[in-house]
Amino acid sequence: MVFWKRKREETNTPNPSEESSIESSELLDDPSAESADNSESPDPTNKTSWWRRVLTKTNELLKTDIRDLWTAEGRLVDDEFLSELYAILVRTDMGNAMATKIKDSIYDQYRARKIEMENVLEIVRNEIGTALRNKKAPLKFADSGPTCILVVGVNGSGKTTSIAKLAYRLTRHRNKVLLGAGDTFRAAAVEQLKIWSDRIGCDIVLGEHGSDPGSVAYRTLQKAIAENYDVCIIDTAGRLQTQNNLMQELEKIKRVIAKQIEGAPHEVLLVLDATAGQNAISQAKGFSQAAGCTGIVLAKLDGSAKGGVIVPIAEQFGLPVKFVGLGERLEDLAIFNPEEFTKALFQ
Ligand SMILES: Nc1nc2c(ncn2[C@@H]2O[C@H](COP(=O)(O)OP(=O)(O)O)[C@@H](O)[C@H]2O)c(=O)[nH]1
Ligand SMILES: [Mg+2]
Repeated sequence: MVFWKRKREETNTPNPSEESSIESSELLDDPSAESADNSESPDPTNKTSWWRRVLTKTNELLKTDIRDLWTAEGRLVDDEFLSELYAILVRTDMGNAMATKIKDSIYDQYRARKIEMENVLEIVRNEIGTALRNKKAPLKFADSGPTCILVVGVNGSGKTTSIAKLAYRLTRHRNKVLLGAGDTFRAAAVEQLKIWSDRIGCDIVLGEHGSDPGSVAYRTLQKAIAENYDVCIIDTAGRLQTQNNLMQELEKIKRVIAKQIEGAPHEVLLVLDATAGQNAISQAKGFSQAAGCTGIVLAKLDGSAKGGVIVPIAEQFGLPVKFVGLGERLEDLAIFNPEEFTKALFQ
């Protein structure tokens, strides 16, 4: 099974069996996924255990804290229990709205009765599973000609690393990939992407330190069109959603791209740092409004106890989480899978 071999496969995913085979190839393609599965389960195709490894910190926080709510006599569902549980749920950054929904659901079903931990976890899984259902969206590709992906976000969120991981994946699936080093603000940023491109073996258009990022985008698109690249991915300097001048600069970059290829950029991916919790949510809000983002890469999920942050992001902003970052290596990027995510988090 070759994922991303044909761009059409990504744009049209009407066939659920095709979709699931894409996911499994994605995970099995990842050496870290295989080794993790082997260490936890004899079945190397067990995706849930792989997601569990990634979500260890959030999972531990939840399970330990929730377990602590129980005494030897069990636990009665009263106001005290519900407010203690609510506080734990909120700590995962799943958002007040979701925590309230779970609390209300437990109250409706168990009020003044004893409840077991497994009953709580089942309700949590159901509510989050329902909220995230249908929140999966594959990467969008151009119908013809090069696909252009613009990558945006605040400083240090993981943009450049995520671009490298994505380029690596696309290259491995036989796409001809071109990178555009559009973070001309920091000299080291261009060098960082250059090192990744050498390692991956893909081409790159370099931006001079201090030069106009729009011109890097222009040259990247020109080359991509002239030399028949399948995908070009353009890096940008970190910025805050509140910096109007820098958000306008993004608009300009997008206009430059749209002039080269109608309908481009096909994706504007916002990279969020999963450890940023509530800040990631305000970034999602600001960027989705100001930069017209089409999807999210949630980086650093491996080091975060706030994995629940995916819930309000996917629910409130209608921005699908397309990929999650799971480490610093080129292999450490996976397609977001809501079902496996939910199972792994609350099992
Ligand atoms: N653990 C972990 N670290 C990451 C991940 N993605 C990026 N990083 C690290 O975060 C730091 C900032 O990443 P970088 O790509 O330079 O961020 P940028 O400023 O947004 O381009 C680097 O040290 C990366 O190695 C991830 O998924 N997991
Ligand atoms: Mg960078």
